[in-house]
Amino acid sequence: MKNFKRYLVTSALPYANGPVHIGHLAGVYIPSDIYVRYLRLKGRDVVWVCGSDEHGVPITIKARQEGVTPQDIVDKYHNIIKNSFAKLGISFDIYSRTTSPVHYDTASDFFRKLYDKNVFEEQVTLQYYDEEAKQFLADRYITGSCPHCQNDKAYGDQCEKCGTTLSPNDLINPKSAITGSIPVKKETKHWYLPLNKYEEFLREWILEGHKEWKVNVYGQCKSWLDLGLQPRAVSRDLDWGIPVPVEGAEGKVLYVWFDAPIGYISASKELTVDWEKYWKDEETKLVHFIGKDNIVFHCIVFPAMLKAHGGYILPENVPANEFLNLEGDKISTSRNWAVWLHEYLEDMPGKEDVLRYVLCANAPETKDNDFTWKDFQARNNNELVAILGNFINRAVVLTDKYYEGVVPECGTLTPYDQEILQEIPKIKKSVEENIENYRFREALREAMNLARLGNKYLADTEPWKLVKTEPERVKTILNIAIQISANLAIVCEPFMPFTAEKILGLLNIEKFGWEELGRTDLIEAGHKLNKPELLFEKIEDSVIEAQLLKLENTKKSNMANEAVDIEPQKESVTFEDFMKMDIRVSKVLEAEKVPKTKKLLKLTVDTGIDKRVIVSGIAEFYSPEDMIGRQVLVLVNLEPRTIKGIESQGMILMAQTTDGRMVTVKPAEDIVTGAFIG
Ligand code: B3M
Ligand code: ZN
Repeated sequence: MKNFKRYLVTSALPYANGPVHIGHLAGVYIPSDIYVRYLRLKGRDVVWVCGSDEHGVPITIKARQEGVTPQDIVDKYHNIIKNSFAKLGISFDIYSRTTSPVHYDTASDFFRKLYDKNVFEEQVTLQYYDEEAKQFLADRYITGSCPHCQNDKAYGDQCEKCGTTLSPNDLINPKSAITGSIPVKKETKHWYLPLNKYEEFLREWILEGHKEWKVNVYGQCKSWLDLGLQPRAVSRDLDWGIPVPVEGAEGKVLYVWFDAPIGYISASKELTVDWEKYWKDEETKLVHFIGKDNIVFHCIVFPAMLKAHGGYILPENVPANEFLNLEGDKISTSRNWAVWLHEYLEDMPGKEDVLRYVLCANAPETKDNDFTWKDFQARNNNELVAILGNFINRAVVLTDKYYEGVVPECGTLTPYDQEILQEIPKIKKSVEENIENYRFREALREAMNLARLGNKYLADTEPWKLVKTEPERVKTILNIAIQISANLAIVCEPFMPFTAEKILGLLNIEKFGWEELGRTDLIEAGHKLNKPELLFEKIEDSVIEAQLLKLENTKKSNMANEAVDIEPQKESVTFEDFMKMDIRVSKVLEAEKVPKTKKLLKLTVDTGIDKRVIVSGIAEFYSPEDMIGRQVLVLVNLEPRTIKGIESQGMILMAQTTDGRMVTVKPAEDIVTGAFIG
């Protein structure tokens, strides 16, 4: 493995059209923070850049929806995102934004350089145009059916259902997302990056040169290359974005995925005058942290841009993670199905490291994974409280109790003591190997093994039983326990920086470097510890139930709002036809399941006219107990029918929800049984 002089780390620029959620954190930001914190602890020369991705159609659509300008949208969410990252300890060297002047200049110069080198192909093509909105329809501005999976809500750039990358002309029955009208085709000129010309270079650089990349990343690159690369438009007919800096480009802006990766370069320029050392010297190791939906842009498109421009290094690795789901369902900004970071920080003050820990332990490193609040509670209570917190607390409490917090002398080591202490450098090596290879889940597990080792040592030596009979032995045991605690303050830092800080506080010591990890003489005898304090607190069921209720309410409001596939209107009826219907407010007196059926309930109903039996197909949605006493509307003059041997005299009126459930309907207030509905 090549030894690099310095590191340049980037994390995907989050779109500033909404807050960040746990999927972003698990996929991109916690892994990259662990990696950079580790490199800093090792004293490596590392620069880590990120920032808000502030162009693109999703932002203009959100602005249109909220009746504000795109700048208002990005200003709002840039600040929410930046502040919430900082509170979670995501320690970028710079968090910039792509509406910054430095970025406009950098992206324009980059485009201009490729333009002057005649890299681009200029093409006039027929694109969809909304005559009502007087706007070309690119990306999310146009929807239609996906040609691959028939999803009728596919976008002009991607089908979210099957993940296929699309272009507007692929869509079946396209519609404008602005006015809903059927678009026409109109000529327009754009500049295309001829990816096909870089296919051989990319094939050599990735498929031959980076066989060590993660399987999911290497595999996606291979399938893109095997499919054959096509020229890709790098400009759009939009009024929000960086204007294309050449003659004859009025009303055209850089495609967001052309400008955004250049945002890494402009952020580096903002950060340091030495930015070229990081971007143009082969002794720099460039690592892009992203989610799997960004692989093609970071492994194919951006490297082709850098190659075409010349003078830039290429990424050494792109350790993309898969997706994190929430309670078994895909996280979705549009459906508000997410745990938003800024809301988590408000709901769970002081639990930043709990979230970092759980999202690292469950990270979707090789396959999609699922976040559940129950698991969050279990990992906090059974791992952070019971293993890490418990060990540190016992080491500090016992030293406080027996020696008033003064670290005792370490006497002669027994073979068992030596066996325990020899484990620490092994754990260090394993954590290092896993972090260096982007296996952060495994690295965290190894780091926690140090706390497990400490608990085992105290459980096996039982100093609390020896303190009267073998006081010198207890001094050695607790000295070793304190050395293990000091090692935990180092190894925890990349994963749980707030906890590492607290451990340093309890031990009353300054921060160590990574090189000190593994030493068993970190704290001298005679050193005074601070008073014991718990590192973590148990999370009670009520806290989890509150979060689950929040999600339940989201689900309900989604169902209520989801555009139902409305049945087309039935054929017209006359007023006289309608007046033949006799619908009465009624009350259910008795209810029972119809034997040997899944769907039928036999109900005895008071219609105000009489009491009668009605068989209704609602057993999947209502139990007999649910129905007894319920006010319902009944069509009383429906011809009687015999269902499963039971004569049913009427029909209970039901509404069908978006997810196919049947719901009874009733007047807005309780009114007399038998009242006529007309
Ligand atoms: N804004 C994030 C996304 O696709 C995208 C990353 C840009 S990194 C240059 O969700
Ligand atoms: Zn599809």
